[in-house]
Amino acid sequence: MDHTFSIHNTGNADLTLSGIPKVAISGSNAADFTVTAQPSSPVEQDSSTTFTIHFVPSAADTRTATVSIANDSSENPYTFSIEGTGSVSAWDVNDDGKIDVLDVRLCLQIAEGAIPGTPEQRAAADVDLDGDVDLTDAQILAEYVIGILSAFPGGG
Ligand SMILES: [Ca+2]
Ligand SMILES: [Ca+2]
Repeated sequence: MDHTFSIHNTGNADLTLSGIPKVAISGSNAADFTVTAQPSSPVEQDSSTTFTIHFVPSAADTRTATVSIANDSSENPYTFSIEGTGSVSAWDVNDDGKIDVLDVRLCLQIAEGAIPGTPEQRAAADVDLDGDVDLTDAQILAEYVIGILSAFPGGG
């Protein structure tokens, strides 16, 4: 899932974004968030730039991180919190109330085009919420099932 943010310069001078990278992400679930498009700098007066953050939940709970933007204004760095949620039912591809190797197999079959899958199965199998069922989804699901990823707080 992608979310695009806008930085608008309402000041009376150019705004320079001085960080490397310009937008940095930190916090407990920082690895779930990636800046896929960095803003441009400097931002001229009364003009704006955008940046995009891609979210791939590695577990089905609330995932949080802090966005930090170093700059030459009075508020430096500018920071704000972001969060995203993965849901339990979203990972239960065959809808039997638990998440196990059968869901991994079904996800893989849909990803490889062996079966089309129902719209509900495809929605549940799109683990990283990017709108498509592919091998990345099957890998995330498999890593959860074999215990590499942390357990769902809500139970399976
Ligand atoms: Ca299941
Ligand atoms: Ca996907």
